[in-house]
Amino acid sequence: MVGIHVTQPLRNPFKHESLIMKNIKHTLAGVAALLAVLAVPVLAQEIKAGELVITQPWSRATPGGAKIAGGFLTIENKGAAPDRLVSVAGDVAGRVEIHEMAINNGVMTMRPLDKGLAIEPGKTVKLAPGGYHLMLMDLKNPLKQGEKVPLELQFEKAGKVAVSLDVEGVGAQAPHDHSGMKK
Ligand SMILES: [Cu+2]
Repeated sequence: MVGIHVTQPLRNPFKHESLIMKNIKHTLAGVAALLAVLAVPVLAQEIKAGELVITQPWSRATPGGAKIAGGFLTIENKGAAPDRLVSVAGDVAGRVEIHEMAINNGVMTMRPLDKGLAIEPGKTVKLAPGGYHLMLMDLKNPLKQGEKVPLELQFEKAGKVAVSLDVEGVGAQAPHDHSGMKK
């Protein structure tokens, strides 16, 4: 009698539990998806300077002892006239150069843009790994994941614009790579 009483009532609650767990998991997945969608506009920096809109400034953590780091961001020119990123400065680096990647005799190399980077009207210029980028030279201290690195951009028309690079992991190929949304 006791044995039956114990096993019978146990089965049903168990079934119930797995159903409830499924529902909870389903709800959590929904909440996570919703949060991921909501998180984008909250996390993404958008800096307006005159006709320019600068988004997602980021960098990568530097492996031990490295003295250089890349800086990446997106610049949109909403105006009718061209502008130009002429120089960049920041306390973290001895100097900051504006670089482009180019193929020379089949070898990918980078070179500084002496006249800066043109931002044509109506265009969006993306500085990203493998393309245009900022080069932080003579780093005074290593960049650590999760840090923010303040920089000052100097535009021909928009003037000085303060941004702060979000430092991602060493191998990051894109900002907010840790969110898992890129995979
Ligand atoms: Cu470079």
